[in-house]
Amino acid sequence: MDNCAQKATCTNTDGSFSCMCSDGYTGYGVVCYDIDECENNSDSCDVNADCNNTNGSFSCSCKRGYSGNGATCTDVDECLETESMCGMNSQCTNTEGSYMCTCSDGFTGNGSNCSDVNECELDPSVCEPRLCVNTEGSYECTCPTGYMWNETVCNDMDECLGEVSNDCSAAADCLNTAGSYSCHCKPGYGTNCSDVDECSGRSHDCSKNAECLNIEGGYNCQCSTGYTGNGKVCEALPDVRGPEEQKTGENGSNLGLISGVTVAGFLVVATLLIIGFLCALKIRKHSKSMKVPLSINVAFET
Ligand SMILES: [Ca+2]
Ligand SMILES: [Ca+2]
Ligand SMILES: [Ca+2]
Ligand SMILES: [Ca+2]
Repeated sequence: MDNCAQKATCTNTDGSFSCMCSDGYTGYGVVCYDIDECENNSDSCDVNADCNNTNGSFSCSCKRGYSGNGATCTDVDECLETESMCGMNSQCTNTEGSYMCTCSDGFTGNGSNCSDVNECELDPSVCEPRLCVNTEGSYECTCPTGYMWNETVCNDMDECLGEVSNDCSAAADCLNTAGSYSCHCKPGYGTNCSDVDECSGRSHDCSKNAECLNIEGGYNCQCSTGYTGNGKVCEALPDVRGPEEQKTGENGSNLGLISGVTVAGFLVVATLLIIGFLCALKIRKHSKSMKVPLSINVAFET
Protein backbone atom coordinates (compact mmCIF):
# COMPACT_ATOMS: atom_id res chain seq x y z
CA MET A 1 0.00 0.00 0.00
CA ASP A 2 1.32 3.46 -0.95
CA ASN A 3 0.24 6.78 0.49
CA CYS A 4 0.59 8.74 -2.76
CA ALA A 5 -1.90 11.50 -3.43
CA GLN A 6 -4.81 10.78 -5.78
CA LYS A 7 -3.22 13.04 -8.44
CA ALA A 8 0.18 11.37 -8.09
CA THR A 9 1.97 8.53 -9.75
CA CYS A 10 3.48 5.80 -7.61
CA THR A 11 6.78 4.35 -8.73
CA ASN A 12 8.06 1.15 -7.20
CA THR A 13 11.71 1.19 -6.12
CA ASP A 14 14.00 -1.39 -4.66
CA GLY A 15 12.49 -2.07 -1.20
CA SER A 16 10.34 1.06 -1.32
CA PHE A 17 8.29 3.43 -3.67
CA SER A 18 8.13 7.06 -4.59
CA CYS A 19 5.17 9.41 -5.31
CA MET A 20 5.27 12.01 -8.09
CA CYS A 21 2.46 14.50 -8.68
CA SER A 22 0.80 14.21 -12.11
CA ASP A 23 1.15 16.89 -14.78
CA GLY A 24 -0.71 19.99 -13.75
CA TYR A 25 -0.19 19.37 -10.11
CA THR A 26 2.54 20.24 -7.73
CA GLY A 27 3.50 18.87 -4.31
CA TYR A 28 5.55 16.18 -2.60
CA GLY A 29 3.64 13.32 -4.05
CA VAL A 30 1.77 12.55 -0.92
CA VAL A 31 -0.06 15.87 -1.23
CA CYS A 32 -0.58 17.40 -4.71
CA TYR A 33 -2.06 20.80 -5.52
CA ASP A 34 -3.44 22.01 -8.83
CA ILE A 35 -1.17 24.45 -10.67
CA ASP A 36 -2.94 27.68 -11.78
CA GLU A 37 -1.28 28.07 -15.20
CA CYS A 38 -3.29 31.23 -15.91
CA GLU A 39 -2.02 32.81 -12.77
CA ASN A 40 1.63 31.94 -13.20
CA ASN A 41 1.60 32.63 -16.96
CA SER A 42 2.57 29.13 -17.85
CA ASP A 43 -0.42 28.79 -20.13
CA SER A 44 -0.05 28.59 -23.88
CA CYS A 45 -3.10 30.74 -24.70
CA ASP A 46 -2.95 33.32 -27.50
CA VAL A 47 -2.51 36.88 -26.27
CA ASN A 48 -6.02 37.51 -27.59
CA ALA A 49 -7.50 34.61 -25.66
CA ASP A 50 -8.91 34.26 -22.17
CA CYS A 51 -7.28 31.63 -19.99
CA ASN A 52 -9.49 29.40 -17.86
CA ASN A 53 -7.87 27.39 -15.09
CA THR A 54 -9.18 23.86 -14.55
CA ASN A 55 -8.32 21.06 -12.13
CA GLY A 56 -5.01 19.75 -13.37
CA SER A 57 -5.07 21.85 -16.55
CA PHE A 58 -6.43 25.04 -18.22
CA SER A 59 -8.41 26.08 -21.31
CA CYS A 60 -8.13 28.98 -23.74
CA SER A 61 -10.98 30.78 -25.51
CA CYS A 62 -10.51 33.62 -28.01
CA LYS A 63 -11.60 37.01 -26.80
CA ARG A 64 -14.59 38.83 -28.32
CA GLY A 65 -13.61 40.11 -31.78
CA TYR A 66 -11.25 37.20 -32.42
CA SER A 67 -11.76 33.73 -33.74
CA GLY A 68 -9.63 30.57 -33.43
CA ASN A 69 -8.95 27.62 -31.13
CA GLY A 70 -7.67 29.69 -28.21
CA ALA A 71 -4.04 28.84 -28.81
CA THR A 72 -4.23 30.92 -31.97
CA CYS A 73 -6.71 33.77 -32.30
CA THR A 74 -7.13 36.07 -35.28
CA ASP A 75 -9.10 39.30 -35.63
CA VAL A 76 -12.60 39.01 -37.05
CA ASP A 77 -13.30 41.50 -39.90
CA GLU A 78 -16.77 42.55 -38.79
CA CYS A 79 -17.14 44.78 -41.86
CA LEU A 80 -17.22 41.70 -44.09
CA GLU A 81 -20.14 40.17 -42.24
CA THR A 82 -23.30 39.86 -44.24
CA GLU A 83 -25.41 41.95 -41.91
CA SER A 84 -23.99 45.44 -41.73
CA MET A 85 -22.66 46.25 -38.28
CA CYS A 86 -23.14 49.98 -38.89
CA GLY A 87 -26.39 51.87 -39.46
CA MET A 88 -27.64 53.57 -42.63
CA ASN A 89 -25.31 56.16 -44.19
CA SER A 90 -22.41 54.90 -42.05
CA GLN A 91 -19.04 53.43 -43.08
CA CYS A 92 -17.55 50.41 -41.30
CA THR A 93 -13.82 50.31 -40.57
CA ASN A 94 -12.25 47.11 -39.25
CA THR A 95 -9.90 47.42 -36.28
CA GLU A 96 -7.82 44.85 -34.35
CA GLY A 97 -10.34 43.06 -32.15
CA SER A 98 -13.19 45.37 -33.06
CA TYR A 99 -14.62 47.75 -35.75
CA MET A 100 -15.62 51.39 -36.12
CA CYS A 101 -18.67 53.07 -37.62
CA THR A 102 -18.27 56.55 -39.03
CA CYS A 103 -20.98 58.59 -40.75
CA SER A 104 -20.61 58.85 -44.54
CA ASP A 105 -19.75 62.16 -46.19
CA GLY A 106 -22.69 64.53 -45.98
CA PHE A 107 -24.02 62.89 -42.81
CA THR A 108 -23.42 63.59 -39.15
CA GLY A 109 -23.91 61.57 -35.97
CA ASN A 110 -22.24 59.01 -33.73
CA GLY A 111 -21.78 56.41 -36.44
CA SER A 112 -24.78 54.34 -35.44
CA ASN A 113 -27.26 57.11 -36.10
CA CYS A 114 -26.33 59.36 -38.99
CA SER A 115 -28.49 62.20 -40.29
CA ASP A 116 -28.13 64.45 -43.33
CA VAL A 117 -26.04 67.59 -42.98
CA ASN A 118 -27.94 70.65 -44.22
CA GLU A 119 -25.09 72.31 -46.05
CA CYS A 120 -27.31 75.24 -47.08
CA GLU A 121 -27.97 76.15 -43.45
CA LEU A 122 -24.43 75.37 -42.38
CA ASP A 123 -22.96 77.78 -44.92
CA PRO A 124 -25.57 79.99 -46.60
CA SER A 125 -22.99 81.27 -49.09
CA VAL A 126 -21.91 77.82 -50.24
CA CYS A 127 -23.60 78.22 -53.64
CA GLU A 128 -23.48 81.95 -54.21
CA PRO A 129 -24.55 83.45 -56.54
CA ARG A 130 -26.74 80.42 -57.13
CA LEU A 131 -29.41 79.00 -54.85
CA CYS A 132 -28.57 76.13 -52.51
CA VAL A 133 -30.86 73.10 -52.44
CA ASN A 134 -30.20 70.60 -49.66
CA THR A 135 -30.37 66.92 -50.61
CA GLU A 136 -30.02 63.69 -48.62
CA GLY A 137 -26.27 63.29 -48.17
CA SER A 138 -25.35 66.29 -50.27
CA TYR A 139 -26.63 69.57 -51.76
CA GLU A 140 -27.11 71.16 -55.18
CA CYS A 141 -26.44 74.62 -56.47
CA THR A 142 -29.12 75.74 -58.90
CA CYS A 143 -30.24 78.86 -60.72
CA PRO A 144 -33.77 80.14 -60.13
CA THR A 145 -36.45 78.69 -62.44
CA GLY A 146 -36.06 80.12 -65.92
CA TYR A 147 -32.34 80.81 -65.54
CA MET A 148 -29.31 78.82 -66.64
CA TRP A 149 -25.82 78.68 -65.11
CA ASN A 150 -23.11 80.05 -67.35
CA GLU A 151 -19.88 79.38 -65.42
CA THR A 152 -20.12 82.59 -63.39
CA VAL A 153 -23.67 83.86 -63.53
CA CYS A 154 -27.30 82.72 -63.89
CA ASN A 155 -28.53 83.83 -67.31
CA ASP A 156 -32.15 84.11 -68.37
CA MET A 157 -33.21 81.17 -70.52
CA ASP A 158 -34.74 82.17 -73.86
CA GLU A 159 -37.59 79.70 -73.86
CA CYS A 160 -38.78 81.06 -77.20
CA LEU A 161 -35.69 79.71 -79.00
CA GLY A 162 -36.60 76.06 -78.51
CA GLU A 163 -39.89 74.50 -79.43
CA VAL A 164 -39.83 72.20 -76.42
CA SER A 165 -39.01 74.84 -73.83
CA ASN A 166 -42.27 76.76 -74.35
CA ASP A 167 -45.87 75.69 -74.74
CA CYS A 168 -47.10 78.52 -76.94
CA SER A 169 -49.52 77.29 -79.61
CA ALA A 170 -48.68 77.59 -83.30
CA ALA A 171 -51.18 80.46 -83.47
CA ALA A 172 -49.27 82.45 -80.84
CA ASP A 173 -46.04 84.44 -80.72
CA CYS A 174 -43.63 83.64 -77.89
CA LEU A 175 -42.18 86.59 -75.95
CA ASN A 176 -39.12 85.95 -73.82
CA THR A 177 -39.10 87.63 -70.38
CA ALA A 178 -36.63 87.68 -67.50
CA GLY A 179 -37.02 84.31 -65.82
CA SER A 180 -39.97 83.30 -67.94
CA TYR A 181 -41.83 83.85 -71.23
CA SER A 182 -45.34 84.65 -72.40
CA CYS A 183 -47.53 83.62 -75.32
CA HIS A 184 -49.48 86.17 -77.34
CA CYS A 185 -52.10 85.19 -79.91
CA LYS A 186 -51.08 86.24 -83.43
CA PRO A 187 -53.19 88.86 -85.27
CA GLY A 188 -56.32 87.17 -86.61
CA TYR A 189 -56.65 84.92 -83.58
CA GLY A 190 -58.87 85.61 -80.56
CA THR A 191 -59.76 83.83 -77.32
CA ASN A 192 -57.52 80.81 -76.71
CA CYS A 193 -55.79 81.71 -79.97
CA SER A 194 -58.64 80.32 -82.05
CA ASP A 195 -59.28 81.81 -85.49
CA VAL A 196 -61.46 84.91 -85.60
CA ASP A 197 -64.26 84.74 -88.21
CA GLU A 198 -63.88 88.27 -89.49
CA CYS A 199 -66.62 87.72 -92.08
CA SER A 200 -69.35 87.01 -89.53
CA GLY A 201 -68.01 89.55 -87.08
CA ARG A 202 -68.09 92.40 -89.66
CA SER A 203 -64.57 93.31 -88.68
CA HIS A 204 -63.44 92.96 -92.29
CA ASP A 205 -62.86 95.73 -94.79
CA CYS A 206 -64.02 93.94 -97.90
CA SER A 207 -65.81 96.06 -100.48
CA LYS A 208 -69.60 95.89 -100.33
CA ASN A 209 -69.32 94.45 -103.80
CA ALA A 210 -67.12 91.60 -102.60
CA GLU A 211 -67.54 88.24 -100.84
CA CYS A 212 -65.67 87.78 -97.55
CA LEU A 213 -64.03 84.38 -97.14
CA ASN A 214 -62.82 83.41 -93.66
CA ILE A 215 -59.46 81.60 -93.51
CA GLU A 216 -57.21 80.46 -90.64
CA GLY A 217 -55.63 83.57 -89.14
CA GLY A 218 -57.26 86.03 -91.54
CA TYR A 219 -59.80 86.44 -94.37
CA ASN A 220 -59.92 87.01 -98.09
CA CYS A 221 -62.01 89.50 -100.07
CA GLN A 222 -63.14 88.41 -103.52
CA CYS A 223 -64.93 90.86 -105.82
CA SER A 224 -68.45 89.67 -106.66
CA THR A 225 -69.33 88.59 -110.20
CA GLY A 226 -69.45 91.62 -112.47
CA TYR A 227 -66.88 93.51 -110.41
CA THR A 228 -63.12 93.73 -110.54
CA GLY A 229 -60.49 94.84 -108.02
CA ASN A 230 -58.44 93.69 -105.09
CA GLY A 231 -61.46 92.77 -102.99
CA LYS A 232 -61.29 95.87 -100.82
CA VAL A 233 -62.02 98.11 -103.80
CA CYS A 234 -64.24 96.52 -106.45
CA GLU A 235 -65.34 98.39 -109.58
CA ALA A 236 -68.11 97.35 -111.90
CA LEU A 237 -66.83 95.68 -115.03
CA PRO A 238 -67.66 97.69 -118.24
CA ASP A 239 -70.60 96.19 -120.21
CA VAL A 240 -68.77 94.40 -123.00
CA ARG A 241 -71.90 93.21 -124.87
CA GLY A 242 -72.72 94.60 -128.37
CA PRO A 243 -75.68 96.97 -129.01
CA GLU A 244 -77.85 94.17 -130.50
CA GLU A 245 -77.22 92.04 -127.41
CA GLN A 246 -78.14 94.99 -125.25
CA LYS A 247 -81.46 95.37 -127.06
CA THR A 248 -82.33 91.67 -127.07
CA GLY A 249 -80.72 90.68 -123.79
CA GLU A 250 -83.10 90.10 -121.00
CA ASN A 251 -81.58 92.69 -118.72
CA GLY A 252 -79.88 94.68 -121.51
CA SER A 253 -83.18 95.67 -123.16
CA ASN A 254 -84.58 96.92 -119.89
CA LEU A 255 -81.40 98.82 -119.05
CA GLY A 256 -81.39 100.45 -122.54
CA LEU A 257 -85.00 101.48 -122.18
CA ILE A 258 -84.44 102.92 -118.72
CA SER A 259 -81.36 104.93 -119.80
CA GLY A 260 -83.21 106.24 -122.90
CA VAL A 261 -86.14 107.44 -120.83
CA THR A 262 -83.72 109.10 -118.34
CA VAL A 263 -81.88 111.06 -121.09
CA ALA A 264 -85.13 112.22 -122.71
CA GLY A 265 -86.56 113.31 -119.36
CA PHE A 266 -83.39 115.22 -118.60
CA LEU A 267 -83.55 117.09 -121.92
CA VAL A 268 -87.23 118.09 -121.36
CA VAL A 269 -86.50 119.37 -117.82
CA ALA A 270 -83.45 121.36 -119.03
CA THR A 271 -85.45 123.00 -121.86
CA LEU A 272 -88.27 123.93 -119.50
CA LEU A 273 -85.75 125.44 -117.05
CA ILE A 274 -84.15 127.60 -119.76
CA ILE A 275 -87.57 128.82 -121.02
CA GLY A 276 -88.65 129.53 -117.45
CA PHE A 277 -85.47 131.47 -116.79
CA LEU A 278 -85.85 133.60 -119.94
CA CYS A 279 -89.53 134.32 -119.17
CA ALA A 280 -88.61 135.33 -115.63
CA LEU A 281 -86.01 137.74 -116.92
CA LYS A 282 -88.49 139.33 -119.38
CA ILE A 283 -91.26 139.67 -116.80
CA ARG A 284 -88.81 141.19 -114.32
CA LYS A 285 -87.78 143.88 -116.84
CA HIS A 286 -91.44 144.56 -117.65
CA SER A 287 -92.53 144.71 -113.99
CA LYS A 288 -89.75 147.16 -113.21
CA SER A 289 -91.27 149.65 -115.65
CA MET A 290 -94.82 148.93 -114.43
CA LYS A 291 -93.82 149.04 -110.70
CA VAL A 292 -96.09 146.08 -110.03
CA PRO A 293 -94.69 143.29 -107.72
CA LEU A 294 -94.99 139.92 -109.23
CA SER A 295 -93.95 136.46 -108.14
CA ILE A 296 -93.88 133.35 -110.21
CA ASN A 297 -93.81 129.85 -108.90
CA VAL A 298 -92.55 127.30 -111.31
CA ALA A 299 -92.77 123.66 -110.37
CA PHE A 300 -91.71 120.68 -112.37
CA GLU A 301 -92.88 117.21 -111.88
CA THR A 302 -90.23 114.63 -112.42
CA1 LIG B 1 -11.94 43.35 -36.03
CA1 LIG C 1 -27.42 67.51 -47.27
CA1 LIG D 1 -36.82 83.71 -70.21
CA1 LIG E 1 -60.09 84.18 -89.74
